[in-house]
Amino acid sequence: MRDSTRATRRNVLKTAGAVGATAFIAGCNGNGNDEPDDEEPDDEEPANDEEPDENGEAIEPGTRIEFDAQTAGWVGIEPEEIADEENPTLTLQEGEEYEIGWEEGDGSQHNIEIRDEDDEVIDDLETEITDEGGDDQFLEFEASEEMATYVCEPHETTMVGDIEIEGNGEAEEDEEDDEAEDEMDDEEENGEDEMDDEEENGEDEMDDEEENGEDEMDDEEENGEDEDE
Ligand SMILES: [Cu+2]
Repeated sequence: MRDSTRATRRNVLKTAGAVGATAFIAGCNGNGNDEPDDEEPDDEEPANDEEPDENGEAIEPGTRIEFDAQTAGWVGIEPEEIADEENPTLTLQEGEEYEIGWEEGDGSQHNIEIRDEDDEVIDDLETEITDEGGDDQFLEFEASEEMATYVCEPHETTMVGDIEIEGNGEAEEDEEDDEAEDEMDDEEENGEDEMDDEEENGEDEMDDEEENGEDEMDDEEENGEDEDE
């Protein structure tokens, strides 16, 4: 009897420990919430709402992804996430359907194909090379992990962009590949931060000066006393 009670208690403790650890990890993954409160009940839901415009915002499943086929690079038209971006990284959700292609171009010969990391076309996902875009220049596909790039074959050095596949719980690993985009986001963020910092520094400097002023006077007084002794 006693033993079993003990065992149960131990299990409870173990479980509690595990929950604590999980909560801690979740905190780390959030937006720099490094407050070590393991069991804040209200940090469970909103964490994700805070970072809506991080890099690699996933394109909604079912979206028709449309480009302007320019020899210098694919120019995003739709959806909004890629509009006006050159060779934007497409973040897609594994197992979801998408359409990709081009309606208009610069009059040169283009096509579009989806390749894996070894530059091989995946599952015949390629269109005929032509100077006219349209429905024939769109591919319907299901996002799969092997997809690495979308490419125009005649201009594969300039018209090429990355595909990021968000799997189940693998989003974290993908972040490293998005560093280029991250840097752009960071710059924007830094811009704002710098303004904040300047304001803060301004105040700080004034505080410091006042403090120093007082300190100097204190020192002089003290020195005076010292000399007298
Ligand atoms: Cu091309």
